[in-house]
Amino acid sequence: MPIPNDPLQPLQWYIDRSVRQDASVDLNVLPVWADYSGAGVHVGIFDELIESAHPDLVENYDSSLEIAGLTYDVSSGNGHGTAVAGIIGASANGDGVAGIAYDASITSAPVIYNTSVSFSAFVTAMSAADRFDVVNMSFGSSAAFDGGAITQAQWVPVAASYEQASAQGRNGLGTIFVAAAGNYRTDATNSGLSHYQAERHTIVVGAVGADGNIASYSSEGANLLVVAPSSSSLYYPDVTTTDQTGVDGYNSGNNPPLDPVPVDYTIRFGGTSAASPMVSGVVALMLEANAGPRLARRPRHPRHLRAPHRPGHRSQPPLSRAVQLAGQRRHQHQRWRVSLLQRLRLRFGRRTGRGAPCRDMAGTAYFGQRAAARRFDQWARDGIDG
Ligand SMILES: [Ca+2]
Ligand SMILES: [Ca+2]
Repeated sequence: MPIPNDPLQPLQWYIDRSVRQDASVDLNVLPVWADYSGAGVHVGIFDELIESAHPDLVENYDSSLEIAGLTYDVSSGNGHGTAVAGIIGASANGDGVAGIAYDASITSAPVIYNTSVSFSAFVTAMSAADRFDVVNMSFGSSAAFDGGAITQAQWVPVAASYEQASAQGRNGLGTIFVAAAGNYRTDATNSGLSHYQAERHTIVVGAVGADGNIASYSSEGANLLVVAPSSSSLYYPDVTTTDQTGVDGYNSGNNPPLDPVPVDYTIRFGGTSAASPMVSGVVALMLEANAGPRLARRPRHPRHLRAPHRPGHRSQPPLSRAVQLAGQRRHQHQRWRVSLLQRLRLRFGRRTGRGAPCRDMAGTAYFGQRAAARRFDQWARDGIDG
């Protein structure tokens, strides 16, 4: 299929780093786009309400999967959901930007209203999560243990929804949950200390800047699986995506030097909120290429995605092994999938060191995942080559 050439793609360095001199990382999806675009994959975006009529989103927006009981109120957003949506699924229509999975269908599940997560809305959204192939969650808590706002008893039905979607979604292969790690690296919290990010069915995504270094804000935690491109700093967001149309959203048109693109777009999105949909978009491509893999359930992750190969250990690349474990045969599509995730993984591994992610198991144990905690402890003790 033809490679998209939407006019703002030269600003989407996360898709093709060659468009930007100081960028050393991208998602390496250009070779993939020759064959895959996310067609047939349904992505639920748990966020603010998406502006579904946006000219670059309307074509891919699937209102039939909207969730009864949520408030689809156009006045409740400030641009966050619309920006997330564009990274995943903006159309390759010769206008604006192209999403990573530019033929995937996207559906809004509004759980953030006026910048605050509504836990009751989240519970409702989760109860219907199994209708999506991929769910993106670019939100979390700024306080440890969610500031006490979510009790263990309240989480029980949510945990059941995760379990149900992971078992029943995608016709029994499992809905893939992807969540932002958080932007609280310098705060007295940790990504593993939030219910949303500690949930074991979730792929938790940290952020690296265009230079490949860990972003200054990206939260630490044992629960992190991968990192993906975003802004280096919260003060200089530089992810180009869709924006609420007209004066709404991040780009009101009042500051062309700061945001020199049409008002329906912005170059000023960032944080792990932008990194998470990068992975959701990639997952959508993966699922189109091969509908088989089970990607979720954290206890498998460290073994699959451990730090770079060490001399003297198995020569088999861990991602290849992961693919085998997922029950797939090696085939022509494996190479890009492996290289893409390895790129992300290696960044994470290099920057944090393999011992670091094992420090925070108290948080995971707190959420009743003692078995996972034991496995992490074992990996910490014995090495995850096992
Ligand atoms: Ca477009
Ligand atoms: Ca705007």
